[in-house]
Amino acid sequence: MGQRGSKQPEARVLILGLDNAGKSTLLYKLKYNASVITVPTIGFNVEMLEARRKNGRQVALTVWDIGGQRNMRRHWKGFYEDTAALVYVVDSSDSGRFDEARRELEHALRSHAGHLPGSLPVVVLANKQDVNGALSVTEITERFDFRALCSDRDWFVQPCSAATGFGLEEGFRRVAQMMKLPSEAGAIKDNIKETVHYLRAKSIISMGL
Ligand SMILES: Nc1nc2c(ncn2[C@@H]2O[C@H](COP(=O)(O)OP(=O)(O)OP(=O)(O)O)[C@@H](O)[C@H]2O)c(=O)[nH]1
Ligand SMILES: [Mg+2]
Repeated sequence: MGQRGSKQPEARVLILGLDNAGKSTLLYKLKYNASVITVPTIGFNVEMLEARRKNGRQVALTVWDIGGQRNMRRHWKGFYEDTAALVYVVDSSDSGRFDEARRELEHALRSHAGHLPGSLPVVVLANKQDVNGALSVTEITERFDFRALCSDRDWFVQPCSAATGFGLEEGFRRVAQMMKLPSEAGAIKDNIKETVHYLRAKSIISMGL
């Protein structure tokens, strides 16, 4: 690592989940502490966030929030490379879509084409806890059967609300603590360039960055 040895560690985090789960809302709540009115994401949003690891060191997270609409999901795999942790966002108030949400997570974790590494930690954000009737972490954990789904991975389910901000920082602190940092600092920035290049080539960037 030479000169880069003392640099703040960097890592790439991927946020996935069905459309309407609240991914973009929570990303902007974390970044700007603001309640942003979102539109469904066509393509992706990317922001830098900081989080603290157990040893007290700050880590710079490059956080990719990918659109979750059905026609966006086939592009998820284009973002898997060099990801240090997966954040999977679930709308806890929409139990009618839990089966679909579980299926898509399973597909991301298990699909043969460009699957996520078996050691990749998964933090599930059980979002929209502010909504009346939202299911608890215990109920969601049972319904999704994360024990079977995530098998040997490190996984954790964090209740949160992107509307109020409750649980978001805890969730990302957990992400920073569970991830294994890439050995090469600086690799992440190079990776942003490569991913943007890939997406341009596939013509799925239709919104300004
Ligand atoms: N009550 C409540 N509403 C939320 C919360 N998080 C998000 N929402 C609302 O849910 C809707 C969808 O939020 P988005 O952040 O756009 O969802 P998304 O996961 O980014 O959706 P795609 O970009 O289509 O994948 C918006 O109307 C948000 O205001 C929450 O914690 N509580
Ligand atoms: Mg979005």
